Amino acid sequence: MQTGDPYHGLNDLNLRWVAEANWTYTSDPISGLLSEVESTWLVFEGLDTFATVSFCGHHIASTDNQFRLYAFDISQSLRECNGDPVVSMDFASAPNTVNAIAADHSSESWPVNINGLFPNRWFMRKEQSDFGWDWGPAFAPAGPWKPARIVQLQSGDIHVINTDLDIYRKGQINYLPPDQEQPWVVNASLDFIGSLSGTPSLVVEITDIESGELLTRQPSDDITMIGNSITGVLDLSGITPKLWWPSGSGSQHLYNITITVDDGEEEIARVTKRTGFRTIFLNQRNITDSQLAQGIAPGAHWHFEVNGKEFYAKGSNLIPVDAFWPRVTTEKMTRLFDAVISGNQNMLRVWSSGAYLHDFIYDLADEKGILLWSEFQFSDAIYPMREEFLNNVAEEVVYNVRRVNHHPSLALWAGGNEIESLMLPQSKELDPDNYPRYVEEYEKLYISLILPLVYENTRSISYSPSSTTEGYLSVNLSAPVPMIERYENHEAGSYYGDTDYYNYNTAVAFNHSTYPVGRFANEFGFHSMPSLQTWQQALDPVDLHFNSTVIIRRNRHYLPQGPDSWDGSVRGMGEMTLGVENYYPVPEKSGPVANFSAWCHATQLFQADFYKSQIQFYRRGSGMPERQLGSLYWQLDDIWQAPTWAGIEYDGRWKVMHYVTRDVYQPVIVSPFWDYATGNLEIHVTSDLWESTTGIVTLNWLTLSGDAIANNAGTPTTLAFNVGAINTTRVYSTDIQDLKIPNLKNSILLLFVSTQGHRPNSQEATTFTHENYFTPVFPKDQAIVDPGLELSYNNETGIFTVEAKSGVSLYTWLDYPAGLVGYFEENAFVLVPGQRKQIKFVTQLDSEDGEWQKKVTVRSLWDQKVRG
Ligand code: BMA
Repeated sequence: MQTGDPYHGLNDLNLRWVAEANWTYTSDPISGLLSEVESTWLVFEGLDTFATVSFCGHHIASTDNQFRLYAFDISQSLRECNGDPVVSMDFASAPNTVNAIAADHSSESWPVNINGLFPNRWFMRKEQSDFGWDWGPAFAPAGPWKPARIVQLQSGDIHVINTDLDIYRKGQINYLPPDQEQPWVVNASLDFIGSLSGTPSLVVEITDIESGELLTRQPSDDITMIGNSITGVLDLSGITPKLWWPSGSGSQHLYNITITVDDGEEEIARVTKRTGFRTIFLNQRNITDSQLAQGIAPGAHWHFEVNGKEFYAKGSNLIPVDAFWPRVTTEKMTRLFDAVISGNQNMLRVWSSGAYLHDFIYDLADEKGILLWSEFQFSDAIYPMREEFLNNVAEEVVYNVRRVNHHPSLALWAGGNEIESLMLPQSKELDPDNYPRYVEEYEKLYISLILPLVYENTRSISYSPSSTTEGYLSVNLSAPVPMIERYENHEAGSYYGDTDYYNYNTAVAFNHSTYPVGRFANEFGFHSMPSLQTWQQALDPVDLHFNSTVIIRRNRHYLPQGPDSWDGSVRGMGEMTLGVENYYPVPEKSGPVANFSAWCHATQLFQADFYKSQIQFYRRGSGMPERQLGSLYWQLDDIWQAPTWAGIEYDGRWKVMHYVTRDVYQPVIVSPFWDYATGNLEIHVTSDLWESTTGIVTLNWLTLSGDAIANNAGTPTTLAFNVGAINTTRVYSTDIQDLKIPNLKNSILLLFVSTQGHRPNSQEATTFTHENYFTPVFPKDQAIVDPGLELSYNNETGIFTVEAKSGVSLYTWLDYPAGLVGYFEENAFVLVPGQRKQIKFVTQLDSEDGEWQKKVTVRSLWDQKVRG
C-alpha cells in the first residue's frame, strides 16, 4: 500500500481537508444525443450526497439523499444547448453542510446522539459511518457512487427506473405467518419515466433458470396505474415452483421473471429479474398454550421461519466492506460470502448505517443462500422531525424497498440500529422530562411513517421498527401508530424480543450468568487486533508495536469525540490487553515484531473464546425455556485495517474467531458449560437439524503430555443421547471436585460427538461429527508442555500435515504469508500426540509467487508462552 493511500497510517486524519472541501465532477462532452425526441432525462442511481447538478451550464437540480434514485427531465436544457453538453456535479462538503444545517436548526437537539469524528451526521441522508464509527475511518466521501445515464424517449416510450416484484402466498400479510397451502401470487410493479398512452397490458413469464423450462406465461387481468407506476397481479394457482432455501436447509432454486408491458400496439417495456419462491417471516407472536405445555417460557417468539419452517439463524453482522464503494467488487463480495457459507452461516444482519446494498450483493446472497436482514439507514441517534427530512426519508424507503424486494435473500426490514433498545433508554436517563417526546418521535419516524411504506410496497417481508426490541403488543394498521411496541411492559418470567450484548469487563467473559437469556441474539462481541500481515498493509514498520500512536489512533473503540481525543482508544487497547492477561500466557518474544505479532494473535484467542462461549450458550438456548433461535455476532468483516470486532480482516484473511465460529456453527455440536465459581460442569449436545437424532458422545481425559488419566478421571467414556429437532440435550453433569484428576492444571477433556441424520430437505443420510474440549483451568494456568509440532506439505496432494510429537497442542494455528487470501479447512484446533491432521488450504486470491506453501508456519499456545 502506497503511503499516499487513504488507508495508510493516519491518512484518514491527515486527509480531513478532502472531506472539508467541495468537489466538482464533470463529464466529457456528450456527443450523439438526438434532438428530435419527446423528452431527455438524466438518471442518477446514486449521488453522495449534497449535489448540485447542471447540464450544458444550466442548473438542473440540487439533491440531498445518497440513497435515492433521481431522474431529471433535461429536455429543455438540451434544446437550448449549443454543442455537445457537459454534465457537471458540484458536491458540497458533507461535514460542512451538516454543521450549517445544525446551526440553522439550533432548536433541534437531543441528549443521546453519538457523534463520529465529524459531528452532526443525523442531519444528512448519507452513510452514517462515513463520519467515522467505532470500527472505521472518517473519510466522508463525495461523488456519484452509482451509475448515471441519459435516457431519450419518443412519444409513448417509457423507461423503467425501478421494479417492485413481490412474491407471496395468497392472502399474506406482513406480520402474520403465511399459509403455505395457498397459491403463490406475483405482484409486478414498474416505475417509469416517460408517458404511457393507450390501454397497457402486462405479461409475466417465469422461467426455471436451472432447466431453462418455462414455468408459466400469463397476462395479468388485474392492472392498476398510479402515477408513473404500472402494476399487474397474477395468481399462480395450480403452479408449484421449486422453493428457495437458505444455505444448509435446501437448495437455492432461482427463476427469471420477465415482465413485459404492451401499450396495445407494441411492447414498450421489458424487465427481467432473477428471483426465488420462498416465504420468510419474523415470528413475534405470543407463546401459545400448547407451546407453554412443551416447556417454552411465556412471552412472545422472536425468530424467523422460512417456507413455514422454524430454523436456527446462524450468522453475523455485515458492515460496509470498504469506505469507498467502488472498491467493493463482485470478486471481493464473492470471497466474503464464500467465507460466510463455509463459516456455516445462513443469515447476515446488514447493519445500518452503512448503505443499502447494491443489487449485485443481494444477487450473490440469492445464489449462495444467505438471508439478508436489511435495515433502514438510521443508527445510534435521534433524527430530525422536520417535514422535508421525513419526506426525503419516505422517498428513500419506498425506492429501496421496491428495488430489492425480488431477492429471495431479503429476510427482514428493520427500522434502524439500536434506536429502541439504546437511544430511548439513554434519553430517558439523561432527559426524563422530555422522554415522552423522544418516544413520540421514535414512533413517528419508524412506525407511523416507515411501517406503512414497507407494508404498501411488500407483503412478503416482516418489519421491526428497530434492530433490537422487546417485540410488539399489537398491530392495527388503521391506527395512527400502527404497531404498539411492548417497551417495558414485561411480565416476570417471560421472554420477549431479541438481545444485544456487549461487556468489556473481561473478568466476567466466561461467566455464563452474565449473558442475556432471550429468544434471539442479534449482536454480541468483543474487539481484537488484526494479524501482523494485515497491519503491514497499512503501517510503516516503525509503527508495528502494540501501543504505537498510529495503532491507538486507528482504534476507534471508544470513538474519539473529535480528532484530538484518544483516551477512549487507549481504554480500548487496555480492554484487549486485559482479555489476554486474564486468561492466556502473556507473550514475551524477544524480537519486537515477533512479540507484536504474538500479542495480536493473543487478542484473537480471547476474542474467539469469548464468541465461542456465547454462541454455545445461545445455541443451547434452543432447548431451554427461552427457546432461543438465533445467533448473529458482531461483526463479520472489516472496513479497514484496525482493531475491531471483525472475524475477517480487511483483505479477507480470517482471524482465529472466524475459524472458531465456523466450528461451533456446525449443525450438531457438543459443548462444555463450566461454572468456575461452583465447579459444576455440564456437557450438552445441540442440533439445528429439523429431525431428532441419536448419537454418541465420547469423553477422553488426558494429561497435557497426552497420557490417559486413570479411569478417565471418573467420567464415562461414552454417552448415548437423543436430541430433538432444533434442540439441546444435556448429556452429562458433574462437579469438577468430584472427578479424579491428579492435577487440574495438567488435564484436558476431549469431547467428540457423532450422529447420523439428514440435513433439512435432504434424503441423504449424513454423519455429523464435532470435536470440542474442556480444561478445568484457564490457559494461563495450564501446565502446558512443548507439543513438538511438525508441519509438512505434500506438493502433489496440496495437503499440509500437522503432528504434535510430544504433547497436546492447544490453539494449533497455521499461518500463511502476506500476498494471498484464503483459509485452511481447519485451524485453531487441539492436536494430541499421535494424531496427524491433514489440512487443505482454500485459495481465494493469490498474488504471491506460488511459493507461499513454504512460508506456512504452525504454532500453538506453547509458542505464545515461550521466549523465542
Ligand atoms: C453496536 C453496533 C455498532 C457498533 C458495535 C460495536 O452498537 O450496533 O453500532 O459498531 O456495537 O460497538
